Amino acid sequence: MKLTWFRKGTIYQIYPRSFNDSNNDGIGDLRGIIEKLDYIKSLHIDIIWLSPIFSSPNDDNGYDISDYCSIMPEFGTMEDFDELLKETHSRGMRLILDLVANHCSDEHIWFEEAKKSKDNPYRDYFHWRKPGSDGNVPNNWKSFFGGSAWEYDEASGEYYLHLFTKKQPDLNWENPKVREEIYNAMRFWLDKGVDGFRMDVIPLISKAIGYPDAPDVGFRKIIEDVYANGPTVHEYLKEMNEEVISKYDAFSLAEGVGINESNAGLYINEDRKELDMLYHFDILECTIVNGKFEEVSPFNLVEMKKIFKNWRDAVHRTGWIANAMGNHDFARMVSRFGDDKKYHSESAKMLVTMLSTQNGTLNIYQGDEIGMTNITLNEIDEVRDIQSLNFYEENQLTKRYSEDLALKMINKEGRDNARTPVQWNDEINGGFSLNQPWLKSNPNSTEINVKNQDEDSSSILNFYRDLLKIRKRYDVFVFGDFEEIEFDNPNVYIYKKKLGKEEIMVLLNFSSSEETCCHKNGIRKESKVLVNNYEYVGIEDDRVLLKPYQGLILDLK
Ligand code: TEU
Ligand code: CA
Repeated sequence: MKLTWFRKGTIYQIYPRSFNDSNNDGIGDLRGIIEKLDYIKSLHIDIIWLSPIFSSPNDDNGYDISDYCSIMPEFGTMEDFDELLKETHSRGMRLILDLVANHCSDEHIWFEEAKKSKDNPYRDYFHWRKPGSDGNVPNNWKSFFGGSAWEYDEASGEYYLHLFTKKQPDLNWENPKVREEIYNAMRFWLDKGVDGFRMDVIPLISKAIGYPDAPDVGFRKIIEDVYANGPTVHEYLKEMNEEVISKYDAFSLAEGVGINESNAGLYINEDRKELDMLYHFDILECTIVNGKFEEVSPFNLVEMKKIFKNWRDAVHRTGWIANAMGNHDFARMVSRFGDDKKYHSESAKMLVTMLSTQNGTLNIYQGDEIGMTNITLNEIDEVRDIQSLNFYEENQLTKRYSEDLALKMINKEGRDNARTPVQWNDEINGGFSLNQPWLKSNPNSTEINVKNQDEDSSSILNFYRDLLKIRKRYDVFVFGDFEEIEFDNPNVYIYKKKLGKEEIMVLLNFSSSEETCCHKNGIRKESKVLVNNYEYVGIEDDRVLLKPYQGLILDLK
């Protein structure tokens, strides 16, 4: 397996709405991104992934597309996009777009036509079903965002399927015309020079035959067993690769919802010629038992090590994954897995040290490079995320939790945490916009911001820069063979990695106490320290002492 540009590269995800607002209307935009390309380059980023930038009524912030080949007017024009692409390329970076092909917007012309009559040529672009035997919904499928996955259409007396909001009808991939429409949209962007796609919920495109009821198990299990991995998904992905992606110097990064390590190879093994890589949900959801806003389990380091190990065992040298601990759908990485107060800087640095030494492509989410944290929204009117709003509304009917608790849960787990405006400086709205942003800016922008950290050589930002630069010099970071040390230790994560002549050792303290570890194991007092988030080095001949949240990479050669 070759270390191609996309395997070795670091991906930086931009959520355009929250990135940088160039015209002060409170909404981030493409020109705002262009202004920051040098900044992104300064992080040693290779690939920029843009969350959806296409026309959309924004029920789900662009994940509901009403025209696949145009730019959302709030974000700018096609000329702005062309310039963004050109300027990205001229800095030696690549650009990938978000392909949301499982569903479109109910305001897409396809759906508007489909609704007109049962014999409309677009009718079969979607999934329509007659009411079930009780005159109600066709089956018990639930939407990812609460409520039934079926919405009734008065005019025709039928229901249509929407696995997300009712403004996101699922496309019927069984229909070859639908597939051709999507492939044509992909070609449109690839012909412009785009370098690939992140593929939204791609494992969901093929639906279970006959739409069988889901068993009475947790939502995650339902996704794996019923919604994802349908009977024809591999046929479609092969077709998509053969007819579109493989014709370009482009790659696909799949959102691996519903994929586990036992079936991942079917999607990403190189010889299958389907997808180039995926990011799975096992790390992202390791504290979420069944679904958001339900049971949560405390973070458990040994469980996390197991997840990394199982995935490595499953795909090492046959397929490829991307590693992420945060994105626009989850609370902030440092708030979830680190300590966003006392050890803010230390833990943010330690976490990226871990992530950048796992095999796979590294995914960074905007703002994590300065350790952006969760936000507290004080009332429901401040919440913007449709998933959180739907949960709140449903809870008002069921009264399962008090209103206070529901808001607390939103503050802990809700997607707005990751969507607050990027904090550029200590001025109004963190320098994102002079006008009230669409989602409130985190008041801690006075402390945590790019400008402060740019000037401070010991900042999280400069740590990211140094680390990502070093990572480019060592293939072992990305591709090495693993040897775990003290696997059952619940506080520290230690591993050696080897590739040809390169050998490194990674020592990470996930706790807020000092830890002594690594008794013997080939470490020498004079081992060369490549990366360290403290000035302190506690290597003795027979043990290592790690400060709270300390992270070290040693070069053993
Ligand atoms: O996310 C799919 C998905 O599975 C998420 O909804 C996830 O389960 C949830 O956010 C975690 O609680 C993708 C996009 O990343 C997301 O932003 C979209 O809302 C969704 O698809 C629909 O397009
Ligand atoms: Ca704007």
